[in-house]
Amino acid sequence: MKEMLEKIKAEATARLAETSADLEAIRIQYLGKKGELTAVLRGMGKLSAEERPIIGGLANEVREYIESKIEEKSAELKNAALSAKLASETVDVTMPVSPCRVGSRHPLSQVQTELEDIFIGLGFEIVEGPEVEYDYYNFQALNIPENHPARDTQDTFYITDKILLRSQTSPVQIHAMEKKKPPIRIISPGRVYRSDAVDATHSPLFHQLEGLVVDKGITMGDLKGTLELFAKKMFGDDTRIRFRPHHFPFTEPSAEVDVSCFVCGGKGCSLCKGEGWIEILGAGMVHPNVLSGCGIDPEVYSGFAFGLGIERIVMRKYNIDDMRLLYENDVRFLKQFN
Ligand code: 2U9
Repeated sequence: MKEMLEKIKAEATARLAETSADLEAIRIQYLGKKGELTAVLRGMGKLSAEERPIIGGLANEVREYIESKIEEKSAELKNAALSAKLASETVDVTMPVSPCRVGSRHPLSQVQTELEDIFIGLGFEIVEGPEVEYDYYNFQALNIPENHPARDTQDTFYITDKILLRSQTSPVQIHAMEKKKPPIRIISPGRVYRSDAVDATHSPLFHQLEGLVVDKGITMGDLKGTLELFAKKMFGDDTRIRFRPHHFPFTEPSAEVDVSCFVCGGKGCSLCKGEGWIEILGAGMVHPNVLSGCGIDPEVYSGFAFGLGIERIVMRKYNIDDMRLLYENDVRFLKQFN
C-alpha cells in the first residue's frame, strides 16, 4: 500500500507538472469519491492495527500534498492567464490618435459677438427682449401708427390683431426707455421677422443689432463719431464712412450709412460693384415723438439710434452672394469660418 501511495503521489505530481488546464479532472482522478487515493483509504480495513495509522498518516500526507500542488498549479495558471491578458490588452499611450473633427461657431454668431465687443468697448450695454411683441411696441411707439406705409415694408407675422413677431429689435429700446431715465447707452441684438419670401437676399427670419443713445446734448456729431469708430474697429483703421439722407419714421433726420470698400479702399472693385462704398446700416436722431411717447422730454433730452442687419454684414465681410447659405447648415460651407 505504501508503494501504491508513493506511485499515486509521483503520478499526480507528474500530471500536474504537464497540465495547462483541467485541474478539476486531476482532483477527481486522485481525490474524488471514486478516486485512486480514496480507493486506497477504503482498503485500509484489511490492514493490521499497527499498519493502519502508519498508512493512514501517509495517505493523509499524500492527499494534503496533492491538494497543495493543485492549489499551487491553480495560482500559477491564473497568474499566467492574467499576464497574457495584460500583455494582449496593453494600450500604447504614445500611439498617434485618429484626428477628432472640431466644429466652429456659426459666422452669424461670430460677427454678432464681434459687433457686441466693439460696442461694449464704446460703453454700450447689451439689452435683450421678447420676439413676440405688442403692435404698440413694434410700430406705434416707433412713430408708425396704423395705416402708415412703413407697415408695408416691415410686414410681419401676426398672432392676433395686436400681437406679432417683432419686425425689428427697436421694441427692446422702447421698453428700456420706459423703464430707465437717461443717460441710456444700449445695443439690442437678436432675431427679427418679416413676411418676405426666401431668396438670395431675403429671409422671413434674420438678425439685427440696433443701438440707442439718449442723454442731454446728444447730437448728430456724436452719432457720426460713434459710427466712425465702429467702422474702423470692424473693417480696419483706414475705413471712412459717409451719410446719405434717408427717411425712417422713428428718426429725424435719418441717413443710410456706407463704409469705404474694405477690399479696394474706395477705388472700385467687384465687391463694391465699382462704387468704392458699401452700405452697412441706417441711423438718425431719435424722433421727438418716440422720446415723448416713452416719457422722455424731447426739449431736455436728445438721442441717436442706428440699426444694422447682421446677415448683411456677414455677407459683405465674407463676400457671400446667397443668404440661404447661412441657414442651410452645410458643413462644407460652415467649416470655412474656422
Ligand atoms: C428707437 C428709436 C430709433 C433704429 C434704426 C435703422 C435706422 C435702420 C435697418 C438696417 C437694416 C433695418 O435690418 S435692417 O433692414 N435699420 O436702418 N434702424 S435707425 O432706430 C431706432 C431704434 C429704436 C427707440
